[in-house]
Amino acid sequence: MGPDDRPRTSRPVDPADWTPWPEEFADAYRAAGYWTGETFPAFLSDRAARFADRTAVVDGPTRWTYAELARRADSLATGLSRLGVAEGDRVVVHLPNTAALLETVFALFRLGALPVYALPAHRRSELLHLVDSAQAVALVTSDTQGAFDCRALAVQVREETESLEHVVIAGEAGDGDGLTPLESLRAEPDPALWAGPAPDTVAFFQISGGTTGLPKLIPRTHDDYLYSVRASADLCGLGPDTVYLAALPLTHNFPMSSPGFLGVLHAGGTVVLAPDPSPATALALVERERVTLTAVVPPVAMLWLDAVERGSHSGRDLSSLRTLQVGGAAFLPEAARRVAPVLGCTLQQVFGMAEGLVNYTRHDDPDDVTTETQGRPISAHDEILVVDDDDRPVPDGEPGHLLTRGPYTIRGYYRAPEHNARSFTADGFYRTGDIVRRHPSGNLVVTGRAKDQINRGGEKIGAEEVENHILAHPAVHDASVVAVPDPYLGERTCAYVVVRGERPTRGALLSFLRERGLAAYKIPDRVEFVDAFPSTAVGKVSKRDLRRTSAQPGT
Ligand code: OOB
Repeated sequence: MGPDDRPRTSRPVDPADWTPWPEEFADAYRAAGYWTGETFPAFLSDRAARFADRTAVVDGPTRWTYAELARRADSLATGLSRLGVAEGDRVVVHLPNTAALLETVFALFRLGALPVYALPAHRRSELLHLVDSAQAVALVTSDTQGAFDCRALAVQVREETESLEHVVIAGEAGDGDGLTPLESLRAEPDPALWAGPAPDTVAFFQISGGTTGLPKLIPRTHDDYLYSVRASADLCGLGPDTVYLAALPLTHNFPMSSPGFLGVLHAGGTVVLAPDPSPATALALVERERVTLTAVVPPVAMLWLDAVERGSHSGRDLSSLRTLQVGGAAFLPEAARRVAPVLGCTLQQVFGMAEGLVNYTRHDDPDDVTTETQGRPISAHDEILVVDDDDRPVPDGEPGHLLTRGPYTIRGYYRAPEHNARSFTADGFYRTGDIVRRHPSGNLVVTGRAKDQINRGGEKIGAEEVENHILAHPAVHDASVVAVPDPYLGERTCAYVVVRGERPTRGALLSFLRERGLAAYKIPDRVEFVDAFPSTAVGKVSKRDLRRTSAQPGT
């Protein structure tokens, strides 16, 4: 079907589906100079003009200037439009860290189409959910990811969903199956096709870590997101001399905008793409490209620290590296204190969330503040409350639930009214599910979590999502998934399972989950068969008791 014969259902996302900011807040954010009216397509044109001949992206032997990136995005936009992708359409982007990812998202922005960001580790279960909940018309994926064939996955997803009309493959599309090679879409740019989205409309969707039910779609607007990008880039001191190593998956909020690849492109710097964050790959790129800034999760930081301390990379010149950002999960002070002496650079802790709020330690914070806190918000307009179970503020310095509201924190998930009623207060504060306390410096310290989620080295796992997959096994009567402390990942998952009838082997249960197409990081690290779950006074499963049991040594 071409663009002309399909009914155009595409328009800006209906405000009834995404809870825009109330007008008085939007006015205040504009008056403060945060929401400038800049949009993603304008961002690309502007930076391409200003930094035309500078290197925007390095992907292995591939190096594109800003002008080249824009030209490629414009060319791809034309091809995507001719394929049938139109303004307002949702397109699931499931790509590893490659230059193709950058040209794809900017091509979609050109057309006013909305990327829906999957993680490369996502599989059938997650992609089906993303396509269905966004009603996506297209999926852009790669040919393979290591030994895994993403084409076969894409064909399966297309067969099992209703809205998906196109599958675009970066790399070898193979014969048959009706997959469209990304390369075949290159066409002479046709500016008549360019969209001019309003800055206060939804530009793309991020995905939540998930607590109850399935992960939710997070609607982010041009205005709010680009404010967080520009402010992050300024706060982190980015400029044309910044060389950023993207070691985490680019579609995650941290390497995307904190300040991430968008912050670097905003400032005219260079984004170097790492296919994986291993010390061998990443440290070699730091040396080769004279990287000045990178962002990692705590387990990766510890791997780098160990590798450099052991001397396995002693020949490497890492002297260009000025800042190592660590975030996404708790980074223990003992590890944090090793960063400066071992890597010879400054540590910056980042505590953020795809829903909005991002906290940074600042370069001029004293060492103890940098190593012991998770920073403070970007904006003077980020409102922070630390409250007890009844939403009453706790005394300063005491731990409590973190609630927040501000110029780049969403007011609601996409099409999730019931979930929104639980996740937001009546006056629009987002319940982060994190337990924090205020440090005497004014920075926040994350001390725990109230949401039913496992943070496996920065990868978020909604307990209920995994429990539902386990419950689908015919021999399972009940399942409860909890976090187990782990010295390397911070947390791993343990699934407690009550069976009915014959007990499956652990291996059989895990294979069952894999066959359902669950991302590998969500497959439980441990399975314990039990007769019954401990219960709370009101008869609910006591996850607290399960966590306590699982954390005991020798269990
Ligand atoms: C980042 O975003 P998400 O959406 O994957 O996860 C958010 C959650 C937070 O609510 C918190 O529970 C946890 O991840 N978290 C941290 C943390 N940073 C995130 N917990 C302890 N210490 C930290 N430094 O993870 C994210 C988004 C933007 C920037 C950085 C991280």
